[in-house]
Amino acid sequence: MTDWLAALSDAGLADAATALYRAEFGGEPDGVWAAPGRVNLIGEHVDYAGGLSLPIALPHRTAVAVRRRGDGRLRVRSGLAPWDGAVADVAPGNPPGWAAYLAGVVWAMHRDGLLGSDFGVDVAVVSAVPIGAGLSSSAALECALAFAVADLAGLPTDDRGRARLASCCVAAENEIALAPTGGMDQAISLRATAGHALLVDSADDSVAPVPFDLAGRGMALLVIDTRAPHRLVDGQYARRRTSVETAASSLGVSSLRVAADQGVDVAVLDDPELVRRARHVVTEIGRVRQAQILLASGRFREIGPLLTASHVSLRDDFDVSCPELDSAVTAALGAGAHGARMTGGGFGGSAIALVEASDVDRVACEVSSAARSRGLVSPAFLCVDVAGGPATRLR
Ligand code: GAF
Repeated sequence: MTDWLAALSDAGLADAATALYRAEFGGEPDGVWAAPGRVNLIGEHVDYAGGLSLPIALPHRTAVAVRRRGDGRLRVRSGLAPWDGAVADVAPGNPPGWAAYLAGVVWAMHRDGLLGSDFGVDVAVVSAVPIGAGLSSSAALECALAFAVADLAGLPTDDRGRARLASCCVAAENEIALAPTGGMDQAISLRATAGHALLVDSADDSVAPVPFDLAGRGMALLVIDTRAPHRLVDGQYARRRTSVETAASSLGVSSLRVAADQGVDVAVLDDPELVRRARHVVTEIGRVRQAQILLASGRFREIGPLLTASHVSLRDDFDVSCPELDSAVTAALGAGAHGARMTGGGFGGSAIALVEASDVDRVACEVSSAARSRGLVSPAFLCVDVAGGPATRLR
């Protein structure tokens, strides 16, 4: 049987978060806000190289029911370990675990002078974004709370305001949760346009919506959560980032984005591993440009081969795939997907397959049976036919 992960409705999410808030804290929250997880269509492991990515927001979101406090304290609750503390206690590695993503956001907003020193919050979290699936559950958590706090504090929430919030979320992730990630996930979660992919340019922090009306074209994106655990704080992600920075400095450019734009030949690098890492980044940026042009002219099916080429590059040059992701991609392509690739940081997590809407169930079945026949854990699936919207207030 195929295991489908449903997105919750606005009312379902808001009711669940409010119920948890009442049970944990008593009384009523000031409101409920939500932010989406994401899948990246293409442009992987390029955001920290100043590159281009093309993510979409998932309809699956994380909701926070929040009440403002006036004593600079934080209390956070979900199904996971609770945490209580003061904003002044928040520091690298403290709190540990999931609470870092929430406490770190309020800490960063304080540090950036966006909040008065007495600003604190009680927060109850409910999420439809699977955790550890490479679908940006941590960014959804950060962005839902950042948006809630901005709303409660009367901060601007136009695109410029959202970009500022996104940078606080990245600071929380890098400096408190100690995950050295780039900014793509926070950009899409806070700055998405519903029904569109978002071209995220990490060189200047600009974003531009790109048409991605799958349902209107009889297509869908099948998201395959391989259930192979994915972690960005175990050192592998950081090593890739360091390689990319080393390659840029050895080539005498400020970033591999500059190398891509200037057509620098990365094969001149001495170390063959660095050549492969750098080749992935510069070729991936080129694939994003091609995908953007195809989508802008409505040629959606034609991005399929670019998705598959991205997977091959991530697998062979960047070494961030794993048997579960490779099995999902191979099986989806064998079942007739236009293209398929791992999505997100890799080392486990999720893959995507671009398919005809009428093929969704069949492709999912074939991906599941391929996993079974290789002795791998059975995947779960999400089906996306309309890209979701950005962080918003639900109630
Ligand atoms: C993770 C990171 F959080 C992103 O910043 C990005 O680097 C991605 O991996 C790979 O493209 O999601």
